[in-house]
Amino acid sequence: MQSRRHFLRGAGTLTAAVAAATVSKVAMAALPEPVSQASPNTMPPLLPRTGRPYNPVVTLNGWTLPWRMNNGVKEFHLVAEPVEREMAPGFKAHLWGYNGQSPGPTIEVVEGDRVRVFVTNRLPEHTSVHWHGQRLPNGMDGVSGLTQKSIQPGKTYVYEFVARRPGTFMYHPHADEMTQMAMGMMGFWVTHPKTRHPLIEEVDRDFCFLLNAYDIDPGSYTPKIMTMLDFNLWSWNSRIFPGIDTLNVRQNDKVRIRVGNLTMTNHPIHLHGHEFTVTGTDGGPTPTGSRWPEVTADIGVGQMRQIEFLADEEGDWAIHCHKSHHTMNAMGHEVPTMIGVDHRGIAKQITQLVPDYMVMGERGMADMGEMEMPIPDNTARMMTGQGPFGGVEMGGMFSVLKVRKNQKPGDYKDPGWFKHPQGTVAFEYNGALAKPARFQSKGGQTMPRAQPDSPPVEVKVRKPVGHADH
Ligand SMILES: [Cu+2]
Repeated sequence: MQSRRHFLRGAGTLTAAVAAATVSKVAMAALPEPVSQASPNTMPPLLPRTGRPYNPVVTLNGWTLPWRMNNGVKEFHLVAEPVEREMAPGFKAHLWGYNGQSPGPTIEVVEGDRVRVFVTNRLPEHTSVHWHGQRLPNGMDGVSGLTQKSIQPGKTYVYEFVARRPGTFMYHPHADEMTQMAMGMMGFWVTHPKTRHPLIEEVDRDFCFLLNAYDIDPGSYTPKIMTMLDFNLWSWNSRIFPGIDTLNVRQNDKVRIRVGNLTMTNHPIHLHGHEFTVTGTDGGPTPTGSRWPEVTADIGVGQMRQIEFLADEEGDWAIHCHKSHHTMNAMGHEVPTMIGVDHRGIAKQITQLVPDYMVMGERGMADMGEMEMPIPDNTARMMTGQGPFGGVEMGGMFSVLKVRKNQKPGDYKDPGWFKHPQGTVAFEYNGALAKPARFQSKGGQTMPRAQPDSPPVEVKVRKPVGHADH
Protein backbone atom coordinates (compact mmCIF):
# COMPACT_ATOMS: atom_id res chain seq x y z
CA MET A 1 0.00 0.00 0.00
CA GLN A 2 1.09 3.53 -0.65
CA SER A 3 0.44 6.68 1.30
CA ARG A 4 -1.69 9.50 -0.04
CA ARG A 5 1.49 11.44 -0.78
CA HIS A 6 1.83 9.25 -3.84
CA PHE A 7 -1.26 10.79 -5.41
CA LEU A 8 -0.34 12.63 -8.56
CA ARG A 9 -1.53 16.20 -8.30
CA GLY A 10 -3.07 17.09 -11.71
CA ALA A 11 -0.18 19.12 -13.10
CA GLY A 12 2.87 17.75 -14.82
CA THR A 13 1.21 14.65 -16.16
CA LEU A 14 0.03 13.71 -19.58
CA THR A 15 -3.57 14.25 -18.48
CA ALA A 16 -2.85 17.87 -17.60
CA ALA A 17 -1.59 18.42 -21.13
CA VAL A 18 -4.79 16.93 -22.50
CA ALA A 19 -6.82 19.09 -20.11
CA ALA A 20 -5.14 22.26 -21.33
CA ALA A 21 -5.99 21.31 -24.88
CA THR A 22 -9.66 20.57 -24.22
CA VAL A 23 -10.83 22.80 -21.35
CA SER A 24 -9.86 26.47 -21.09
CA LYS A 25 -7.77 27.55 -18.09
CA VAL A 26 -10.37 30.17 -17.13
CA ALA A 27 -13.09 27.54 -16.96
CA MET A 28 -10.87 25.20 -14.91
CA ALA A 29 -9.93 27.95 -12.42
CA ALA A 30 -13.35 27.89 -10.73
CA LEU A 31 -13.35 24.12 -10.31
CA PRO A 32 -11.83 22.06 -7.54
CA GLU A 33 -8.42 20.83 -8.67
CA PRO A 34 -8.83 17.45 -10.38
CA VAL A 35 -6.89 14.80 -8.48
CA SER A 36 -5.53 11.88 -10.47
CA GLN A 37 -4.37 8.49 -9.22
CA ALA A 38 -1.41 6.72 -10.88
CA SER A 39 -1.29 3.59 -8.71
CA PRO A 40 -3.62 0.56 -8.89
CA ASN A 41 -2.90 -0.30 -5.23
CA THR A 42 -5.33 -0.17 -2.32
CA MET A 43 -5.02 3.26 -0.72
CA PRO A 44 -5.44 3.73 3.03
CA PRO A 45 -8.79 5.17 4.16
CA LEU A 46 -9.16 8.89 3.50
CA LEU A 47 -9.86 10.41 6.91
CA PRO A 48 -12.27 13.35 6.60
CA ARG A 49 -10.48 16.60 7.44
CA THR A 50 -13.43 18.87 6.63
CA GLY A 51 -17.19 18.41 6.83
CA ARG A 52 -19.04 15.97 9.10
CA PRO A 53 -16.97 13.16 10.61
CA TYR A 54 -17.44 9.52 9.53
CA ASN A 55 -15.59 6.19 9.46
CA PRO A 56 -14.10 5.93 5.97
CA VAL A 57 -14.18 2.86 3.71
CA VAL A 58 -11.25 1.14 2.02
CA THR A 59 -11.67 0.60 -1.73
CA LEU A 60 -10.00 -2.63 -2.81
CA ASN A 61 -7.27 -1.70 -5.32
CA GLY A 62 -8.74 1.78 -5.35
CA TRP A 63 -8.97 5.10 -3.57
CA THR A 64 -11.35 7.82 -2.34
CA LEU A 65 -11.68 11.16 -4.14
CA PRO A 66 -10.62 14.17 -2.02
CA TRP A 67 -13.07 17.11 -1.93
CA ARG A 68 -13.13 20.74 -0.98
CA MET A 69 -15.75 22.53 1.13
CA ASN A 70 -17.19 25.60 -0.61
CA ASN A 71 -19.70 27.55 1.53
CA GLY A 72 -20.96 24.35 3.13
CA VAL A 73 -21.09 22.41 -0.17
CA LYS A 74 -18.87 19.37 -0.64
CA GLU A 75 -17.26 19.76 -4.08
CA PHE A 76 -15.72 16.92 -6.09
CA HIS A 77 -14.19 16.90 -9.56
CA LEU A 78 -14.51 13.79 -11.70
CA VAL A 79 -12.61 13.61 -14.98
CA ALA A 80 -13.89 11.03 -17.49
CA GLU A 81 -10.87 9.95 -19.55
CA PRO A 82 -9.00 7.08 -21.20
CA VAL A 83 -6.80 5.31 -18.62
CA GLU A 84 -4.24 2.57 -18.52
CA ARG A 85 -5.26 0.12 -15.80
CA GLU A 86 -2.88 -2.53 -14.56
CA MET A 87 -5.32 -5.43 -14.15
CA ALA A 88 -2.62 -7.66 -12.65
CA PRO A 89 1.14 -7.26 -12.39
CA GLY A 90 2.47 -7.52 -15.95
CA PHE A 91 -0.92 -7.11 -17.59
CA LYS A 92 -2.24 -3.66 -18.55
CA ALA A 93 -5.51 -2.78 -20.24
CA HIS A 94 -6.52 0.33 -22.14
CA LEU A 95 -9.78 1.31 -20.46
CA TRP A 96 -11.92 4.36 -19.91
CA GLY A 97 -12.31 5.55 -16.33
CA TYR A 98 -12.17 8.56 -14.08
CA ASN A 99 -9.21 10.49 -12.65
CA GLY A 100 -6.54 8.12 -13.87
CA GLN A 101 -8.05 4.74 -12.97
CA SER A 102 -10.89 2.35 -13.70
CA PRO A 103 -13.05 2.15 -11.69
CA GLY A 104 -13.07 5.80 -10.76
CA PRO A 105 -12.43 6.95 -7.20
CA THR A 106 -14.93 6.19 -4.45
CA ILE A 107 -17.01 9.19 -3.42
CA GLU A 108 -17.74 9.30 0.32
CA VAL A 109 -20.20 11.74 1.83
CA VAL A 110 -22.42 12.00 4.89
CA GLU A 111 -26.22 11.83 4.97
CA GLY A 112 -27.55 15.37 4.59
CA ASP A 113 -24.44 16.69 2.78
CA ARG A 114 -25.07 19.02 -0.13
CA VAL A 115 -22.83 17.60 -2.85
CA ARG A 116 -21.62 19.30 -6.04
CA VAL A 117 -19.80 17.11 -8.55
CA PHE A 118 -18.03 18.70 -11.52
CA VAL A 119 -17.66 16.22 -14.39
CA THR A 120 -15.13 17.03 -17.11
CA ASN A 121 -15.27 14.92 -20.26
CA ARG A 122 -11.92 14.04 -21.82
CA LEU A 123 -13.28 11.05 -23.72
CA PRO A 124 -13.49 11.01 -27.52
CA GLU A 125 -17.30 10.87 -27.26
CA HIS A 126 -20.06 12.40 -25.12
CA THR A 127 -20.91 10.98 -21.68
CA SER A 128 -23.04 11.61 -18.57
CA VAL A 129 -23.06 10.33 -14.99
CA HIS A 130 -25.96 8.52 -13.35
CA TRP A 131 -25.92 8.38 -9.53
CA HIS A 132 -27.23 4.85 -9.03
CA GLY A 133 -29.64 4.54 -6.09
CA GLN A 134 -29.75 8.20 -5.04
CA ARG A 135 -32.82 10.24 -4.25
CA LEU A 136 -32.27 13.46 -6.21
CA PRO A 137 -33.99 16.04 -8.41
CA ASN A 138 -34.91 14.41 -11.72
CA GLY A 139 -32.62 16.70 -13.75
CA MET A 140 -29.59 15.48 -11.76
CA ASP A 141 -30.19 11.78 -12.55
CA GLY A 142 -27.72 11.80 -15.43
CA VAL A 143 -29.66 10.02 -18.20
CA SER A 144 -28.44 11.72 -21.37
CA GLY A 145 -31.26 12.70 -23.68
CA LEU A 146 -33.91 12.06 -21.01
CA THR A 147 -32.95 14.32 -18.10
CA GLN A 148 -30.03 16.34 -19.48
CA LYS A 149 -27.96 17.07 -22.56
CA SER A 150 -24.99 14.72 -22.84
CA ILE A 151 -21.60 16.14 -21.87
CA GLN A 152 -19.68 16.68 -25.11
CA PRO A 153 -15.90 16.06 -25.25
CA GLY A 154 -14.04 18.94 -23.61
CA LYS A 155 -17.11 20.13 -21.65
CA THR A 156 -17.66 20.21 -17.89
CA TYR A 157 -21.10 19.72 -16.30
CA VAL A 158 -22.16 20.25 -12.70
CA TYR A 159 -24.38 17.90 -10.70
CA GLU A 160 -25.74 19.10 -7.38
CA PHE A 161 -28.00 17.38 -4.86
CA VAL A 162 -28.35 16.47 -1.20
CA ALA A 163 -27.23 12.95 -0.23
CA ARG A 164 -30.58 12.23 1.37
CA ARG A 165 -30.23 8.69 2.65
CA PRO A 166 -27.26 6.70 3.94
CA GLY A 167 -26.14 3.60 2.10
CA THR A 168 -24.10 1.90 -0.59
CA PHE A 169 -24.40 3.31 -4.10
CA MET A 170 -22.44 3.64 -7.34
CA TYR A 171 -22.05 5.90 -10.34
CA HIS A 172 -21.73 5.10 -14.03
CA PRO A 173 -22.43 6.70 -17.43
CA HIS A 174 -25.94 6.75 -18.91
CA ALA A 175 -24.74 7.59 -22.43
CA ASP A 176 -23.52 4.95 -24.90
CA GLU A 177 -23.67 2.71 -21.85
CA MET A 178 -22.81 -0.52 -23.60
CA THR A 179 -19.47 0.91 -24.74
CA GLN A 180 -18.66 3.02 -21.72
CA MET A 181 -19.36 0.34 -19.10
CA ALA A 182 -17.54 -2.32 -21.18
CA MET A 183 -14.60 0.10 -21.20
CA GLY A 184 -14.60 0.34 -17.39
CA MET A 185 -16.49 3.55 -16.55
CA MET A 186 -17.93 3.17 -13.07
CA GLY A 187 -17.29 4.09 -9.46
CA PHE A 188 -18.43 3.51 -5.90
CA TRP A 189 -20.44 5.93 -3.75
CA VAL A 190 -20.89 5.61 0.01
CA THR A 191 -23.20 7.86 2.04
CA HIS A 192 -22.37 7.46 5.74
CA PRO A 193 -25.11 7.97 8.36
CA LYS A 194 -25.16 11.39 10.06
CA THR A 195 -25.85 10.01 13.52
CA ARG A 196 -26.17 6.53 14.96
CA HIS A 197 -28.62 4.66 12.75
CA PRO A 198 -30.73 1.80 14.17
CA LEU A 199 -29.95 -0.42 11.14
CA ILE A 200 -26.35 0.63 10.43
CA GLU A 201 -23.75 -0.77 12.80
CA GLU A 202 -20.38 0.78 13.44
CA VAL A 203 -17.68 -1.54 12.08
CA ASP A 204 -13.91 -1.84 12.47
CA ARG A 205 -13.23 -2.49 8.75
CA ASP A 206 -15.33 -1.35 5.84
CA PHE A 207 -14.26 -2.58 2.37
CA CYS A 208 -15.88 -1.90 -1.00
CA PHE A 209 -15.43 -3.00 -4.59
CA LEU A 210 -17.32 -3.27 -7.89
CA LEU A 211 -17.67 -6.45 -9.92
CA ASN A 212 -16.78 -5.86 -13.57
CA ALA A 213 -15.84 -7.95 -16.60
CA TYR A 214 -13.81 -7.44 -19.76
CA ASP A 215 -13.15 -9.34 -22.96
CA ILE A 216 -9.57 -8.67 -23.96
CA ASP A 217 -7.98 -11.00 -26.49
CA PRO A 218 -4.67 -12.49 -25.32
CA GLY A 219 -1.87 -10.21 -26.48
CA SER A 220 -4.11 -7.14 -26.95
CA TYR A 221 -4.99 -4.16 -24.70
CA THR A 222 -8.50 -2.93 -25.47
CA PRO A 223 -11.71 -4.70 -24.39
CA LYS A 224 -14.09 -5.98 -27.04
CA ILE A 225 -17.21 -3.95 -26.31
CA MET A 226 -19.67 -6.15 -28.24
CA THR A 227 -19.24 -9.16 -25.95
CA MET A 228 -22.44 -9.89 -24.05
CA LEU A 229 -21.66 -12.83 -21.77
CA ASP A 230 -18.50 -14.65 -22.81
CA PHE A 231 -15.98 -12.41 -21.06
CA ASN A 232 -12.49 -13.71 -20.36
CA LEU A 233 -11.55 -11.36 -17.50
CA TRP A 234 -13.78 -11.37 -14.42
CA SER A 235 -12.56 -8.67 -12.12
CA TRP A 236 -13.05 -6.79 -8.87
CA ASN A 237 -12.38 -3.12 -9.41
CA SER A 238 -10.77 -3.99 -12.77
CA ARG A 239 -8.21 -6.28 -11.09
CA ILE A 240 -7.88 -10.05 -11.50
CA PHE A 241 -6.38 -12.58 -9.09
CA PRO A 242 -3.54 -12.60 -8.08
CA GLY A 243 -3.69 -8.84 -8.71
CA ILE A 244 -6.57 -8.36 -6.25
CA ASP A 245 -5.35 -7.21 -2.84
CA THR A 246 -6.15 -9.26 0.25
CA LEU A 247 -8.64 -8.03 2.85
CA ASN A 248 -6.55 -7.77 6.02
CA VAL A 249 -8.35 -7.60 9.37
CA ARG A 250 -7.78 -8.12 13.08
CA GLN A 251 -9.35 -11.11 14.79
CA ASN A 252 -12.76 -10.19 16.25
CA ASP A 253 -13.10 -7.12 14.04
CA LYS A 254 -16.59 -6.38 12.85
CA VAL A 255 -16.17 -6.32 9.09
CA ARG A 256 -18.40 -4.87 6.38
CA ILE A 257 -17.87 -5.60 2.69
CA ARG A 258 -19.86 -3.62 0.12
CA VAL A 259 -20.08 -5.07 -3.40
CA GLY A 260 -21.76 -3.68 -6.52
CA ASN A 261 -22.34 -5.58 -9.75
CA LEU A 262 -21.86 -3.80 -13.10
CA THR A 263 -21.34 -6.94 -15.19
CA MET A 264 -23.94 -8.69 -17.35
CA THR A 265 -24.44 -11.72 -15.10
CA ASN A 266 -24.95 -12.49 -11.42
CA HIS A 267 -22.07 -13.35 -9.10
CA PRO A 268 -22.53 -15.53 -6.00
CA ILE A 269 -19.88 -14.10 -3.70
CA HIS A 270 -18.76 -16.76 -1.24
CA LEU A 271 -16.75 -16.33 1.95
CA HIS A 272 -14.98 -19.19 3.70
CA GLY A 273 -14.81 -19.80 7.44
CA HIS A 274 -17.49 -17.31 8.56
CA GLU A 275 -21.21 -16.65 8.24
CA PHE A 276 -22.39 -13.19 7.29
CA THR A 277 -25.67 -11.33 6.95
CA VAL A 278 -26.74 -8.98 4.18
CA THR A 279 -27.24 -5.71 6.04
CA GLY A 280 -27.92 -3.45 3.09
CA THR A 281 -28.74 -3.15 -0.60
CA ASP A 282 -28.71 -0.19 -2.96
CA GLY A 283 -32.21 0.41 -1.58
CA GLY A 284 -30.79 1.05 1.88
CA PRO A 285 -30.15 -0.86 5.12
CA THR A 286 -32.15 -4.09 5.40
CA PRO A 287 -34.63 -4.48 8.30
CA THR A 288 -33.11 -6.74 10.98
CA GLY A 289 -36.08 -9.15 10.69
CA SER A 290 -35.17 -9.85 7.05
CA ARG A 291 -31.57 -10.84 7.75
CA TRP A 292 -30.44 -14.44 7.82
CA PRO A 293 -27.00 -16.00 8.01
CA GLU A 294 -25.37 -17.25 4.83
CA VAL A 295 -21.94 -17.90 3.36
CA THR A 296 -22.80 -16.94 -0.23
CA ALA A 297 -24.66 -13.83 -1.37
CA ASP A 298 -25.81 -13.73 -4.97
CA ILE A 299 -25.34 -10.25 -6.36
CA GLY A 300 -27.58 -9.65 -9.35
CA VAL A 301 -26.84 -7.39 -12.30
CA GLY A 302 -27.06 -3.75 -11.29
CA GLN A 303 -27.40 -4.63 -7.59
CA MET A 304 -25.37 -3.78 -4.53
CA ARG A 305 -25.04 -5.84 -1.38
CA GLN A 306 -23.54 -5.00 1.99
CA ILE A 307 -22.42 -8.03 3.99
CA GLU A 308 -21.31 -8.00 7.63
CA PHE A 309 -19.68 -10.52 9.92
CA LEU A 310 -17.48 -10.95 12.96
CA ALA A 311 -14.01 -12.03 11.79
CA ASP A 312 -13.49 -14.41 14.70
CA GLU A 313 -11.64 -17.24 12.95
CA GLU A 314 -7.91 -16.75 12.41
CA GLY A 315 -6.45 -17.74 9.06
CA ASP A 316 -6.30 -17.08 5.33
CA TRP A 317 -9.87 -17.47 4.11
CA ALA A 318 -10.80 -17.52 0.42
CA ILE A 319 -13.44 -15.06 -0.77
CA HIS A 320 -14.52 -15.52 -4.37
CA CYS A 321 -17.29 -15.73 -6.93
CA HIS A 322 -18.71 -19.25 -6.86
CA LYS A 323 -19.13 -19.51 -10.65
CA SER A 324 -16.02 -21.54 -11.30
CA HIS A 325 -15.35 -19.95 -14.72
CA HIS A 326 -15.23 -16.57 -12.99
CA THR A 327 -12.16 -17.66 -11.03
CA MET A 328 -10.17 -18.16 -14.24
CA ASN A 329 -8.37 -15.69 -16.48
CA ALA A 330 -8.13 -15.43 -20.26
CA MET A 331 -8.96 -18.78 -21.86
CA GLY A 332 -10.80 -20.21 -24.82
CA HIS A 333 -14.12 -21.90 -24.05
CA GLU A 334 -14.42 -24.06 -27.18
CA VAL A 335 -12.12 -26.73 -25.78
CA PRO A 336 -13.31 -30.37 -25.62
CA THR A 337 -13.11 -32.07 -22.23
CA MET A 338 -10.18 -34.52 -22.38
CA ILE A 339 -10.35 -35.88 -18.83
CA GLY A 340 -9.87 -39.64 -19.01
CA VAL A 341 -8.83 -39.66 -22.67
CA ASP A 342 -5.54 -41.44 -23.19
CA HIS A 343 -3.46 -39.31 -25.57
CA ARG A 344 -0.24 -41.29 -25.43
CA GLY A 345 -0.34 -42.80 -28.94
CA ILE A 346 -1.57 -39.72 -30.78
CA ALA A 347 0.70 -37.33 -28.87
CA LYS A 348 3.71 -39.39 -29.87
CA GLN A 349 2.74 -39.19 -33.55
CA ILE A 350 2.06 -35.43 -33.41
CA THR A 351 5.33 -34.61 -31.66
CA GLN A 352 7.18 -36.12 -34.63
CA LEU A 353 5.58 -33.37 -36.75
CA VAL A 354 5.18 -30.57 -34.16
CA PRO A 355 7.93 -30.90 -31.57
CA ASP A 356 6.29 -28.46 -29.08
CA TYR A 357 2.90 -30.20 -29.11
CA MET A 358 1.50 -30.83 -25.67
CA VAL A 359 -1.62 -32.48 -24.43
CA MET A 360 -3.96 -30.40 -22.30
CA GLY A 361 -6.47 -31.50 -19.76
CA GLU A 362 -5.91 -35.25 -19.69
CA ARG A 363 -5.94 -35.27 -15.89
CA GLY A 364 -8.06 -32.14 -15.35
CA MET A 365 -6.86 -28.60 -16.04
CA ALA A 366 -4.70 -28.07 -12.96
CA ASP A 367 -1.52 -28.54 -15.01
CA MET A 368 -2.37 -25.20 -16.65
CA GLY A 369 -1.37 -23.43 -13.45
CA GLU A 370 2.25 -24.55 -13.75
CA MET A 371 2.56 -24.75 -17.51
CA GLU A 372 5.44 -22.74 -18.94
CA MET A 373 3.98 -22.56 -22.42
CA PRO A 374 4.87 -19.38 -24.37
CA ILE A 375 1.91 -16.94 -24.23
CA PRO A 376 1.39 -13.64 -26.09
CA ASP A 377 2.73 -10.43 -24.49
CA ASN A 378 0.38 -8.65 -22.08
CA THR A 379 -1.70 -11.72 -21.22
CA ALA A 380 -2.84 -12.98 -17.86
CA ARG A 381 -2.34 -16.71 -17.40
CA MET A 382 -5.57 -18.68 -17.06
CA MET A 383 -4.92 -19.51 -13.42
CA THR A 384 -2.07 -18.63 -11.17
CA GLY A 385 -1.22 -17.36 -7.69
CA GLN A 386 1.33 -19.11 -5.54
CA GLY A 387 0.24 -19.93 -1.99
CA PRO A 388 2.31 -21.28 0.90
CA PHE A 389 1.37 -24.85 -0.09
CA GLY A 390 1.68 -24.49 -3.89
CA GLY A 391 -0.31 -23.14 -6.82
CA VAL A 392 -3.74 -21.74 -5.88
CA GLU A 393 -5.03 -22.43 -9.44
CA MET A 394 -7.31 -19.43 -9.45
CA GLY A 395 -7.75 -16.26 -11.47
CA GLY A 396 -10.42 -13.61 -11.87
CA MET A 397 -12.80 -12.95 -8.97
CA PHE A 398 -10.79 -14.37 -6.07
CA SER A 399 -9.11 -12.91 -3.03
CA VAL A 400 -8.22 -13.78 0.55
CA LEU A 401 -9.60 -12.52 3.86
CA LYS A 402 -6.64 -12.53 6.26
CA VAL A 403 -7.71 -12.65 9.91
CA ARG A 404 -4.88 -12.12 12.41
CA LYS A 405 -4.67 -11.75 16.19
CA ASN A 406 -1.85 -9.23 15.97
CA GLN A 407 -3.14 -7.01 13.14
CA LYS A 408 -3.20 -3.51 14.66
CA PRO A 409 -6.53 -1.62 14.63
CA GLY A 410 -6.73 0.43 11.46
CA ASP A 411 -3.70 -1.33 9.93
CA TYR A 412 -4.49 -2.68 6.45
CA LYS A 413 -0.96 -4.05 5.74
CA ASP A 414 -0.68 -7.56 4.33
CA PRO A 415 0.45 -9.72 7.29
CA GLY A 416 1.87 -12.48 5.04
CA TRP A 417 0.76 -16.12 5.11
CA PHE A 418 -1.03 -17.59 8.11
CA LYS A 419 1.09 -19.74 10.42
CA HIS A 420 -1.15 -22.67 11.23
CA PRO A 421 -0.98 -24.03 14.78
CA GLN A 422 0.53 -27.50 14.86
CA GLY A 423 -1.91 -30.26 13.97
CA THR A 424 -4.46 -27.98 12.26
CA VAL A 425 -3.54 -28.57 8.60
CA ALA A 426 -5.00 -31.38 6.47
CA PHE A 427 -2.39 -34.10 6.18
CA GLU A 428 -1.57 -37.20 4.16
CA TYR A 429 -2.84 -40.54 5.44
CA ASN A 430 -0.16 -43.18 5.24
CA GLY A 431 -1.98 -46.22 6.64
CA ALA A 432 -3.29 -49.21 4.74
CA LEU A 433 -6.34 -48.85 2.46
CA ALA A 434 -9.08 -51.42 3.02
CA LYS A 435 -10.78 -53.10 0.02
CA PRO A 436 -13.95 -51.12 -0.79
CA ALA A 437 -17.15 -52.74 0.41
CA ARG A 438 -19.63 -52.78 -2.51
CA PHE A 439 -23.22 -51.95 -1.71
CA GLN A 440 -25.39 -54.79 -3.02
CA SER A 441 -28.93 -53.92 -4.04
CA LYS A 442 -31.15 -54.22 -7.10
CA GLY A 443 -32.32 -50.67 -6.56
CA GLY A 444 -35.79 -49.53 -7.49
CA GLN A 445 -37.69 -47.24 -9.77
CA THR A 446 -40.80 -45.11 -9.42
CA MET A 447 -42.91 -47.12 -11.89
CA PRO A 448 -42.74 -50.49 -13.63
CA ARG A 449 -41.15 -50.23 -17.09
CA ALA A 450 -42.93 -51.15 -20.32
CA GLN A 451 -39.78 -52.55 -22.05
CA PRO A 452 -37.45 -55.18 -20.66
CA ASP A 453 -33.85 -54.26 -19.77
CA SER A 454 -31.45 -53.90 -22.73
CA PRO A 455 -28.07 -55.60 -22.35
CA PRO A 456 -25.77 -53.45 -20.19
CA VAL A 457 -23.34 -51.05 -21.97
CA GLU A 458 -19.83 -51.11 -20.65
CA VAL A 459 -18.59 -47.57 -19.91
CA LYS A 460 -14.81 -47.45 -19.62
CA VAL A 461 -13.53 -45.03 -17.04
CA ARG A 462 -9.78 -44.76 -17.01
CA LYS A 463 -8.79 -44.10 -13.45
CA PRO A 464 -5.56 -42.19 -13.04
CA VAL A 465 -2.81 -44.35 -11.59
CA GLY A 466 0.47 -43.27 -10.10
CA HIS A 467 3.78 -44.68 -11.26
CA ALA A 468 4.45 -46.06 -7.81
CA ASP A 469 2.80 -49.41 -8.44
CA HIS A 470 4.47 -50.41 -11.75
CU1 LIG B 1 -18.89 -14.47 -10.98
